[in-house]
Amino acid sequence: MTIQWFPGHMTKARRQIEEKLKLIDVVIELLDARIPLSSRNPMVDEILKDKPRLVLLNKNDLADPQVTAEWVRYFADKGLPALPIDAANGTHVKEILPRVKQLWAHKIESQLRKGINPRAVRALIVGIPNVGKSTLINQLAGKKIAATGDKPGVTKGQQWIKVGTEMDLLDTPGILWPKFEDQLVGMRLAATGAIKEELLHLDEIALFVVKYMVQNYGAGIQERFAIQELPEDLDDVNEMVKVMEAIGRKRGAIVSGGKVDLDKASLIIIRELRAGKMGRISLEKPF
Ligand SMILES: Nc1nc2c(ncn2[C@@H]2O[C@H](COP(=O)(O)OP(=O)(O)OP(=O)(O)O)[C@@H](O)[C@H]2O)c(=O)[nH]1
Ligand SMILES: [Mg+2]
Repeated sequence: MTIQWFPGHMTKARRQIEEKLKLIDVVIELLDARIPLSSRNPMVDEILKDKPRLVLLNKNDLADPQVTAEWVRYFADKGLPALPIDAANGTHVKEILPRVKQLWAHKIESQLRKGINPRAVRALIVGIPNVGKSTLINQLAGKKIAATGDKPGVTKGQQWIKVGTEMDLLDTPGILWPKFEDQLVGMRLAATGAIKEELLHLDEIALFVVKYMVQNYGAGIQERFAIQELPEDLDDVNEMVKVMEAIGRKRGAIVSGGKVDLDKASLIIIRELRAGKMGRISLEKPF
C-alpha cells in the first residue's frame, strides 16, 4: 500500500516555518513517545539547522514506560536530551520553560550585560499532525487558546501565543514529509493518528497493529480479548486475521449470520489502541 498524504498545505506549512525562522530563538520538537523516530520529520534538521532545540516525547501516558526509558537513553547518547511528557494531563510540562530558558541563557546574559531588558524567549513548536502541539501550548499557557482535536490537520495556520511574560510560542500546522523511507514508518504514523483516516486502508493498519501486539504484547491481548492461542508465525496473515476477528467478536462487531465485520473490527482495534484501552503500547523500539 502506498499512502498518499502530502497535500499542498504541507509544502506551504514548511515554507511558513522557514520564513519565521529568523524570529525564533529555540525550537521545541514534539515527537510521539510511542514512535519517536518514525514521528521525527527528516526535513526538520535541514530546515532548522543549528537552532537550539528541545526534544519532547509526548503522549507518554500511552507509551510503554520501559520502551520510553530506552528511547530517553537513545537520544541522550546522541547528545539530545529528550523529556517524556503528557501534554493532555500536564505531566512534566512545568519542566519545559526552565529548559527552554536554559537553551537561551547565553543570549539573556549577554543582553543583561549590555543593559538591555531581556525579552521573552521566542519558541517555535514543530511536529507531525496530531502529535499534541496545540494541546501542549494550551497547557503551557494555562488556558485554551489554540484549537485542538482528535484528528490530524486541526491547526491550519501559524499563531503566536504568550506563555506568561517569559515565553512566546508559535503554534504551527503539523507537517509530514513527502516520502516515507520505510513502509513501516507509514504504518506507525497511520496507526497512531498522524495521517487522515480517509486516506488509509484501516484493515491493513489494524493488521499491522495486531501483528506488533502479538509479537510484543501477546499476553496483554490474550487476556484482554480472551484469545486461547496466538499465532506463532507472525507472517501468517490468515492466523493474524483470526486474531482480528476474535477481537471483533469480543467487541460485538458481528454482521448477520454471526460473521465478524472485519472493517468494524479494524476500526475498533485502531480506536482502542489510540485511546490507550489496550494498555500502554509503544510501536517502535530504538534499534
Ligand atoms: N493521551 C494523550 N493525548 C494527547 C496528548 N497530547 C495531546 N493529546 C490529544 O491528541 C489530539 C491532538 O492534539 P492537538 O494538540 O490538536 O495536536 P496538534 O499537534 O496540534 O495537531 P495538528 O494541529 O493537527 O497538527 C487531541 O485529541 C489531544 O487531546 C497526550 O499527552 N496524551
Ligand atoms: Mg494543532
